Amino acid sequence: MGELKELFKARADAAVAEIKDLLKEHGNKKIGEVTLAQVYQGMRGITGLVTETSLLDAHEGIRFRDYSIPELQEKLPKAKDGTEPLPEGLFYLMLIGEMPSEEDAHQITSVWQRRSHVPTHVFHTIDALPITAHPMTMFVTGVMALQTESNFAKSYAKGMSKKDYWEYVFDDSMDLIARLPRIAAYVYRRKYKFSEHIQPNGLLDWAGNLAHMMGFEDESFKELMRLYMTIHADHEGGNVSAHTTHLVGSALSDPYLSFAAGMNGLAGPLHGLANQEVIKWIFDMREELETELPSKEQIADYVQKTLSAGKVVPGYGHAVLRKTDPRFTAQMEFGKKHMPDDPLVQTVWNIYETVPPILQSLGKIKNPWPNVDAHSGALLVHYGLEEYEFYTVLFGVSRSLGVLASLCWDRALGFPLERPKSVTTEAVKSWLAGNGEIWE
Ligand code: HAX
Repeated sequence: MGELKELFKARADAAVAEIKDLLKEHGNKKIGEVTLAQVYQGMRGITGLVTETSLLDAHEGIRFRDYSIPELQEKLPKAKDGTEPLPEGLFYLMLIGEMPSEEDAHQITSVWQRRSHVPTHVFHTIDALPITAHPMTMFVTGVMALQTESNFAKSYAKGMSKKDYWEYVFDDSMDLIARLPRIAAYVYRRKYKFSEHIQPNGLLDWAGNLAHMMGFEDESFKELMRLYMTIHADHEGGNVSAHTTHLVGSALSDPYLSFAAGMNGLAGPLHGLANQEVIKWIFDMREELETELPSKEQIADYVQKTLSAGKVVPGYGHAVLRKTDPRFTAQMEFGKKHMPDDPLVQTVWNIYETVPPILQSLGKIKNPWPNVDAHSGALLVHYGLEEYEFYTVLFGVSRSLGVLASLCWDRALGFPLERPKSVTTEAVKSWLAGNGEIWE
């Protein structure tokens, strides 16, 4: 851990100096204009954040430190005999900004193994919730209970210098990431497997161990988990889970509090919960049509019915992307390799051929193409993970990698409390009437 921490500190110190010079020379340069419509409509397209770990191009999709998903699949270290990337390697890439060696990734595996102990009170706190509670509620409750372990919070209470914030945020982030698979698997086994829990396997990688503790020993499911944990990890800084973690962290709330806040945002159906909504929507369609493999015509009718009921088609559309999400494509490739004849997976592909022209014909939807959530559930169901309410927890475990690597950067770069300005409609009307910006 020492080495990674020192390397991160060296990279961060260099970035601090670079940003200082950059702001000295260009600090007054305008980076865009804000329209009234943007202020009222979800701040779309307003550049207002720095997130170093990844960047989203509307047409090409996500790049992690400039690497696309196919490039990550090719270049990141793999598990022994595996072909999918190890999420440990992606974490290294996001944190340090360089492609890790095999040894770098395996070192993170062993650090996370060593730091993965979850204190008993966390399990008791989860157990206090009714079994009917949503898995995301149990997961976030577990993370909140784990906050007792925050070294950042303890050191801040004792009195800590600003220049040391990053170090405690780094340590807490590593501890938290290391512990999340255990909490997630505990929630899964508690809710769906009669609380018959499975102990971690000290020889497995982070994602492989999550699969093992959930009770899935199939090697190709472990490979799916490695891919899943890699592609869901980060999507630049403005999405709800990343932005919330960053915002709450800017108040110097510790990584446990900040991450839990981000996870509450991920649990919304327009964000991470869309993965459960997709599979629920497909199951409902199959039940109503009484077929495992609905035709494209039947799918088109069902889509129209969904739209007429005033609902969204889950898994389609995006606030920034304007093409098929490369995370969807990566999962489609996995499906073609491992389960090309699965009727549910084929249905996802038939939906892909049917939905975009229908959404496009409505004329108001900016992106008719599938996002990451349109595919993930069908792959999980193939391996027997049919409890779709659990899917967002898997997303959450993965998302920790990006948002916590970013939180380390936030504190290392000394980013201040985030506090944008808001206005009232009265103030806007007064401004439009020529009375100046009365909020200035
Ligand atoms: N089905 C039906 N209508 C849709 C739609 C869809 N999939 N996507 C967008 N629209 C509608 C919007 O509701 C909006 O309608 P109104 O003007 O009547 O309010 C209109 O089209 C314009 O929306 P937009 O500008 O294209 O999209 P937004 O940036 O406002 O919203 C969303 C982006 C992702 C929230 C939206 O596309 C959506 O609700 N999709 C379905 C839910 C989903 O898949 N969410 C997951 C997104 C990816 C993610 O975060 N994963 O975690």
